[in-house]
Amino acid sequence: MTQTPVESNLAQAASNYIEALARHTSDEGALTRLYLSREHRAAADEVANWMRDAGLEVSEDNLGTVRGHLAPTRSDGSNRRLLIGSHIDTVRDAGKYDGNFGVVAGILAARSLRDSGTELPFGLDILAFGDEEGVRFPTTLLSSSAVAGALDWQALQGMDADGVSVREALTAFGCDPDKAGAAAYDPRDVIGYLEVHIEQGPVLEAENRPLGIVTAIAGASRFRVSVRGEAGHAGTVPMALRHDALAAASELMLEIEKIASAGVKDSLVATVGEITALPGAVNVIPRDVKFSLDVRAASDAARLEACEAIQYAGRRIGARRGCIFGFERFHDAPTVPCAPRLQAAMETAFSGMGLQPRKLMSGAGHDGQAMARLTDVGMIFVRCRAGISHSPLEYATPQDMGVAVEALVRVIETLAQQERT
Ligand code: HGY
Ligand code: MN
Ligand code: MN
Repeated sequence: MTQTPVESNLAQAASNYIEALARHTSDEGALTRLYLSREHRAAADEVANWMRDAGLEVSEDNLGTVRGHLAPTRSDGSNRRLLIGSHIDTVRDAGKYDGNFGVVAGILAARSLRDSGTELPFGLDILAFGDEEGVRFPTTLLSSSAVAGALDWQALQGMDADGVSVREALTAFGCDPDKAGAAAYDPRDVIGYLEVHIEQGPVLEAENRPLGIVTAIAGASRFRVSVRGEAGHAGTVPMALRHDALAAASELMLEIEKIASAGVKDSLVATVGEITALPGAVNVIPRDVKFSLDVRAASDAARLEACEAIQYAGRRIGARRGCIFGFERFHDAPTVPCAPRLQAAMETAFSGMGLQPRKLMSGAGHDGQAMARLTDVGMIFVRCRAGISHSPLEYATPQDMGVAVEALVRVIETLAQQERT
C-alpha cells in the first residue's frame, strides 16, 4: 500500500513520539513505566507538552490522566465531545507501542484536524490514562474507570509491593485523591470513545492487513490464589506424608491449562503470571504459595464457568493433598461489545482508504472496557510484528502507524459529517 504524503509524515511523527516516550523507564535497557511512578510523571509531562504543541488545551485529573481538549470549530452551545485515548503505563520489560501509540495517534489526529481546519461540530478530548496494566497496584483500569464515573474508591487503599497506597502515590504525583470523583464526565457531554491500539495478536499480519476493526473486548477475571500446606524438612519427611503447597499449586496449574485448552471454541485462555513460595529455602518443603490467575474468554458465560471449574479443581486437589486453597477475585471485567455505529464509521473510513474492513475481537483488555460504562466504544487495531506484545520485541511499522492515524482522522470526519446532516 503506497503511503500518501500525509500518512508518511504522520508515520515519522508517530515514530518520533514513540521513541521519545520509551525513554521514560525505571529500568536501564528495558521499558517499565508503572502507574504514578517518577517515569509516569515524566511521560505525562511530555505528553502534555505534545498536546499543547498540537493546539490542545491541557489539564490533568486527580487520577493522573492527562487530557488535551480541541474545541469544536462550530459550537452549538453544548459541551459535547468525542473522547480518544489509551494508556501510557506499561508492563515490566514492555514493548513501546502497547497503549502509548493510542495516545500518540489521538494527538496527531487532533493536530491534523486542526491544521486542515476541518469543521468539527463537537470537541475532541485526547486522554492519556495511567493505570491500564494494573502492574504496580492490585487494581486495573483505575484512571479510565474514574473518567467513566465508575471509580472504585476502595481501590485507593490498595498497596504496592513497598506498602505505598494508591492514595499516597496519587498525592506524591501531584493529585488530590479526595477530588478523584471529579474526573467523571457527564454522559450527556460524550458522543463516544475511540481507541487505536496494536492488535497484540497475529491475525492482521497473517492476512497482510495494516488495520482491523474491533468487534468486542474479551472479559477478564483476575485472582490472587493462595495455597497453605505444611513446611517440613526436605530430607526427613517421606513423600507420602507431605503437604507440599508448591506441589499442590503445580498440580492445579496443569489443571488450569487443561481447563483452558478445552475452551478453544470460546477463545478461553488462562495464565499464571506471578508466583511466590515460602519459606523459600532449598531444604524446606514449601508451606505457603501465592500465585496470580488471569482468565479470559469471548463470552462471560465461558469465562465464569472456567473460573468455577478451576476453583473446584483447587478444592479437590487440596483435599487429597491436605492443603488449603484460597481464591481472591480482585478484578472482573465483562466482555464489552464495540458500538455498531462506531464500527460503521470505521468501515466508511477504511473503504475511503482502499482498506478492507477486517473485523476481529480483542483477547487483550483495554481502557475501553471501563469507558463502555460511560459511552459507546470503538477500537481500531494496528498490525504488530508476529503479534508479539508485552515484550521488548513488540513492533509496529511507522507506515502502519501513519495509516492508523489517517484512519482515525477519517473516522472523526465521518462522525462529524453525521452530526452535520
Ligand atoms: O492484560 C491486558 O490484556 C492488557 O494488556 N492490560
Ligand atoms: Mn494496552
Ligand atoms: Mn498491555
